[in-house]
Amino acid sequence: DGGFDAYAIQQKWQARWAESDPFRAGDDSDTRPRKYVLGMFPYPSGDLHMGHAENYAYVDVVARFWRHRGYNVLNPIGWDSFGLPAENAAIQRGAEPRGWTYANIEQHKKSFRQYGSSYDWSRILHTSDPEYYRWNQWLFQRLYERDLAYRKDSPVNWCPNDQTVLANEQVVDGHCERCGAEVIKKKLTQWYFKITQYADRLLDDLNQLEGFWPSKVIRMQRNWIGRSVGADIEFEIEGREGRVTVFSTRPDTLHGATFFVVAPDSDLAAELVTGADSDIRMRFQDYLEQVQRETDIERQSTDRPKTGVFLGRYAINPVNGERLPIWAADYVLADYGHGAVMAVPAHDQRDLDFARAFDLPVRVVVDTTAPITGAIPVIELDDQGVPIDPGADDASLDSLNPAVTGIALTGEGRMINSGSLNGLSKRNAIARITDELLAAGTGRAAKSYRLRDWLISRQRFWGTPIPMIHTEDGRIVPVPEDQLPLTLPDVQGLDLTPKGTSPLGGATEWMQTVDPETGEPALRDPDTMDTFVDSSWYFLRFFAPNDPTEAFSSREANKWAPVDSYIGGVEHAILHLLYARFITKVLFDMGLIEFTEPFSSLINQGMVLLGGSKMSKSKGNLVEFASSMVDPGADVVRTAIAFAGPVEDDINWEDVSTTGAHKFLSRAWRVASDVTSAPEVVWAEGDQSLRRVTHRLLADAPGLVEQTKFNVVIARLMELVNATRKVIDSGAGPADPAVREAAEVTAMVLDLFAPHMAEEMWEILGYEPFVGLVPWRQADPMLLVEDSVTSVVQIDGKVRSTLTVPARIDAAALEELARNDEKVLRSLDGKEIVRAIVRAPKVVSFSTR
Ligand code: ANZ
Repeated sequence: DGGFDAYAIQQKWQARWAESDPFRAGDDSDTRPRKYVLGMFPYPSGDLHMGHAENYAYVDVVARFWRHRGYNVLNPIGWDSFGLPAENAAIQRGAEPRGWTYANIEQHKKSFRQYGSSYDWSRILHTSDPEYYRWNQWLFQRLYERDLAYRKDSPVNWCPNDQTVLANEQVVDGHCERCGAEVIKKKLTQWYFKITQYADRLLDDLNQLEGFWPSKVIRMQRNWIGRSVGADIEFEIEGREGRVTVFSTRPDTLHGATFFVVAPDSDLAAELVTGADSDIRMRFQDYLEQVQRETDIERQSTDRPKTGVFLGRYAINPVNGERLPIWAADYVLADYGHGAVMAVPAHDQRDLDFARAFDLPVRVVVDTTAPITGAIPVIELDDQGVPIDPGADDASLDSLNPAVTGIALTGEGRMINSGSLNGLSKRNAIARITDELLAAGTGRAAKSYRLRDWLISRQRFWGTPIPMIHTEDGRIVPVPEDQLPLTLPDVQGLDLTPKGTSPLGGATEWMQTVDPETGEPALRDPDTMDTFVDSSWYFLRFFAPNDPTEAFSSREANKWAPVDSYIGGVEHAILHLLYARFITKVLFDMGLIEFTEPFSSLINQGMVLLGGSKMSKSKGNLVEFASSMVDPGADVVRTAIAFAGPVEDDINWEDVSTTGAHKFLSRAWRVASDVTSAPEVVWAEGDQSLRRVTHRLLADAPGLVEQTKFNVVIARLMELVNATRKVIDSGAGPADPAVREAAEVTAMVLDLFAPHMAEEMWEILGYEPFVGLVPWRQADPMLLVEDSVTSVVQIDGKVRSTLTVPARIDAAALEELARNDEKVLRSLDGKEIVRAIVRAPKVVSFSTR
């Protein structure tokens, strides 16, 4: 097919772009409205591959589109260049992280230039530059001041392979998000960010993203935050001072509690067994060791047999004084709610399984054979005014007895065996018992969240040093502002191999500092920050990535942000997106920005697969980015990927036709080369049907791009190129003004996908560069009218009017037009239409009798 040399065109236009820098965002003097388009920034852990090709192709489609639509577009690129992947890769190669990372970044930059991405190259950032991470340290200290950064000693997720702690969000199904190793628990003192303080806002503000973010991501964030609504209930424990609190979503079932369970790994369990007899203590110790080897997933799994140990102690039910035996069991987690539960086996499956395993009593307190649908309770009273227990001795309950069937009654019903709650629906019973507990001082309405605080310390080298000092007398104080950035020590002489403690601890000289208050010797914090701290605010740094005076300018942030289109993989659905939302809200509370959500709209592209699995170096199924820039070339790769299917679907690289894309681009190029008319021709004199195809594309493409239906836009471009070819090869031929018009529009729209080819066509057509900056042509409404037909309107069998309507009109629209037609209204003269028969598009027949 040949004809054009993809690589030569690519080189030519990249040189021109590098020279003129046409895609730099406009400054304050630019009066166009702004759009901030951002692709999730890459890790420089290795070379780019086709997954990146897909992501950054879509980013460029959106950025170029808004430029054509008359916006001042900010489309920057940076590198998430700290972190485990770079550090591990460097260790494997016997290299040091810095050199390895920056060499990769250089390779990436070259590749992105070759890809024709329309970045503002004046705004590069790398998170591993001291100029950047200095502001992570600033952020850390601001959070510390606001009591949002704190240290605590608690069981943490530990990756035995990477030898570092992980945040909850980095544990996927019990495994390390990075390396896949099974995560274990370890008790450590670590730094946390108090994201739980923002749980309600993080949840509630998802509502405003509805329709702008993929619903799957919104759902995943909701589940991750996991708000449960219920009550905290306080229990006394025999022989112990003070009360113990449990969280329950079903306080209405309090009368059905028959035992009490504490997490074996909770402080409470440890306290309760001291003083128990030695037999219990021994059994508890054995059990605790067993539980500590289990993952949270195993502990919560419903199909494992229930295990536990009786602690020989009793809790007292605050509503009826009953003694509830206290057990330690693994299905209760130490770090959810309060690490203890009131067990209601009749109405909770986990409790029922446990009760059946250990022969504990089961008491039904909700009669689920008497469902209540309305909100208003039906309370039957006896003649003393006492509520009648509606199901107390109902024989039908036997067949529903959970102790017999093994199935907990979790449905709606009416309260029984529950004193003052009897007869109430679940909802009313919850309200009533919560009031009663509050009045008695033994409970209150409460919420519980699945979300945990964000553990941000890491025992690795390649990250931001935590800007805190540990004094000899045990205080922890911030590194003084004028000593920031606290830069990483020289890697020479440091052992980076993961060994469970931070390599920085081995930088003896670096570790030594002084207490800023007393001048006494003190030590630095040897840990580094989770790199998700770096990415939680990077989108604000692009306004002035080299500014040494502040993290970002509030004024610039309020002008550009939030990001209008954020584009990246769904693997960040929780991690990065949740952290960025959190930090944005903190910065809002600090008065630094005027918005509370970082990304107004989110596009998640699917994955590029090879042989059915995700491309990765370790699987050896990588199609390399760099070599594909030479053959088949950037335009072909971009077009083939965008045409491969809907953005959000996975793409099989085997199904991506680069030859098809190459053929299509050749045809487009030949159309432009064949044009013989001058730029001044009068388009209106051109072939009408070709002009219709051109203008329909102009009218439809913006909506299609906004709905991310990029593949449809390419299909429509193909249709236009074919229609143009037909006119060239017949009738008026290449001189027809409609051919020139079509070729020009093809170049402008093709710029979204194949920008080098588009520039080349634009030049062939006799214009100055750059087509990438050409305003979108307006569609001519006259050319959008579809083929029309004449429709007849009859009233009581007589033709009263004729209408000119689109050939594809539907019955309802046609009837509507007929009813409002002036001639029809005149003929009706106030008479009512009693029947209408519509045969679109030809006939409408009204009867008035
Ligand atoms: C009594 C009860 C009766 C409960 C009933 C449920 C049904 P979600 O929805 O996940 O928030 N629970 C509380 N803390 C726990 C912990 N640390 N580990 C394991 N389970 C715990 O679940 C809240 C329910 O999970 C709470 O409500 C409690 O059991 C249990 F018919 O209390 B419920």
